[in-house]
Amino acid sequence: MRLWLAGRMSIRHIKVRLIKLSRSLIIPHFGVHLSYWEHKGGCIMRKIRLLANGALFIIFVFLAVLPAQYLLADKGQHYPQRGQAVANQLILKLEKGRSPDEFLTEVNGHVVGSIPEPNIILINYHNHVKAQKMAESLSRRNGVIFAEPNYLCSVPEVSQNDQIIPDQNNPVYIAGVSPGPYYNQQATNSTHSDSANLLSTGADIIVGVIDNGIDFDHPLFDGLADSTGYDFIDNDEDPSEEVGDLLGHGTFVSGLVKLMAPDCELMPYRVFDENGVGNAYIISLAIYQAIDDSVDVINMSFNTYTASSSIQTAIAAAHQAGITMVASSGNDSCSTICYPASYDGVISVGAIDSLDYKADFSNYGSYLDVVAPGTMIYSALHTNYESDWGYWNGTSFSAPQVTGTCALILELRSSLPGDSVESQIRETAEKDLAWGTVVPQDTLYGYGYDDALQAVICLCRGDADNSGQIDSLDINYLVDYLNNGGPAPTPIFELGDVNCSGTINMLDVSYLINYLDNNGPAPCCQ
Ligand SMILES: [Ca+2]
Ligand SMILES: [Ca+2]
Ligand SMILES: [Ca+2]
Ligand SMILES: [Ca+2]
Repeated sequence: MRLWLAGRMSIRHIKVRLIKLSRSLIIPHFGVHLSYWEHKGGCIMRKIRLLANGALFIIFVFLAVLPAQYLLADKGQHYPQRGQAVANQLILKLEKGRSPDEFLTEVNGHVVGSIPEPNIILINYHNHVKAQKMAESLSRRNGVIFAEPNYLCSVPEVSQNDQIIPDQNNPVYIAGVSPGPYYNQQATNSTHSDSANLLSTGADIIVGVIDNGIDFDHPLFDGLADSTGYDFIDNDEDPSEEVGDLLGHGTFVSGLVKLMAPDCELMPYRVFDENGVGNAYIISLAIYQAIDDSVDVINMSFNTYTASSSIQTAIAAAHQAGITMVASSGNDSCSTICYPASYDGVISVGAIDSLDYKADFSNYGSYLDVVAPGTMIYSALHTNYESDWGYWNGTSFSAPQVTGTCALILELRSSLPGDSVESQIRETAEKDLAWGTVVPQDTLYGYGYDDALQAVICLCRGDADNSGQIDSLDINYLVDYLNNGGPAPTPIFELGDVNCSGTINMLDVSYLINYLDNNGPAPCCQ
């Protein structure tokens, strides 16, 4: 909502300026003090004024009727159009053992990159045929599984980076303490991440962040070595963000993963340049790299409306490898299918505003899994800004909250495959939002609101003594609590409510006995 308001505010400003400008032309025209030229019968001047006023009127009407999102989208000079691709480049996947040599000479091309395991190659060709046409022709060849243009891709905030609001009250990181608005915001309060962190902090979980890099100099990432991750734009081992129109995106996203899962290990992969533009080939490369690096979760705060077989193949390989993947739904307020959010094995995340309603800009549809706060989100800003902290809007910032929740789940159950983590996220999502109850699967809200606390409680319920496992000692602990005034279940009281009745009593004890001794049902989820 705020994003749209911000968009309309700027339109209003433009309108006010236009009105003032048109007055400066109109007033002398109709005013009593006629100019020298008008006294002289200056027809030319009058015509110019008439034309200028006409033009201004047309612009005025145009701005008044044009929906805000088009104006916002137009502001991003670097925002790729649908289907836009790198000129004279193709991505091909060949059958095992096939080589591209047979048609490279024919198209006057050469290989500029390859991903060996899936046998995907990137070629440059030198003729005047458009990439789409060339791809269609090559995909009919024997041995070619697919051929496609190397589509451009970008993060949705490319067109909205002017909406960053640096926090002037907390310009720098003071004495190792991050500012209050970072720890105390809708993202932490609604997902109850601080309580969830009593049970899990994401320790030993590697989170790959496919974005435009990270600011290693930000104090929040103090322990992160500069060579962590990879830079696929410059092809070097330093995925630091570079100064450009999209400065801060990857840093902001990474800050939110850390907010939810403070002890996870970040693995930044830089696939978007300083202006937020990347392509399908390097995104695929980064996904394969994440598989090689054995990351546990991948955050993808980007989306495209152009399906890419290359990205889809990489996502399928990561899915096959059991990696949990999370993607943002996009900021165009539309239900057009977007990728990678809608691919199998990806948890797609939309944004809600401060009142729990779908954020105006958030994309939606049947593929949506969950929602998380996405307006006035507070996180780490690149240190080039006047403050190390600030606010930003977008579904890009909803996704990393869910990614963090996945890291918490995986610390407790490291062998859970991505599909099970996705089910867990859906099952434990909060369905009761401020305005009413979500009936899953809702196209605007998915399965509800990401709830980190419920997600981890679900895995720990029954472990009343917080030992890390559920056994007969927990039965003794509960009996001692109920009969002898012993200590309550810790660190979260709900862990003792194994039948999810809302209270702890002897029924929970018998439920636990039945589970442990008679193979009865496991402690409930919520
Ligand atoms: Ca670099
Ligand atoms: Ca999904
Ligand atoms: Ca225990
Ligand atoms: Ca109970």
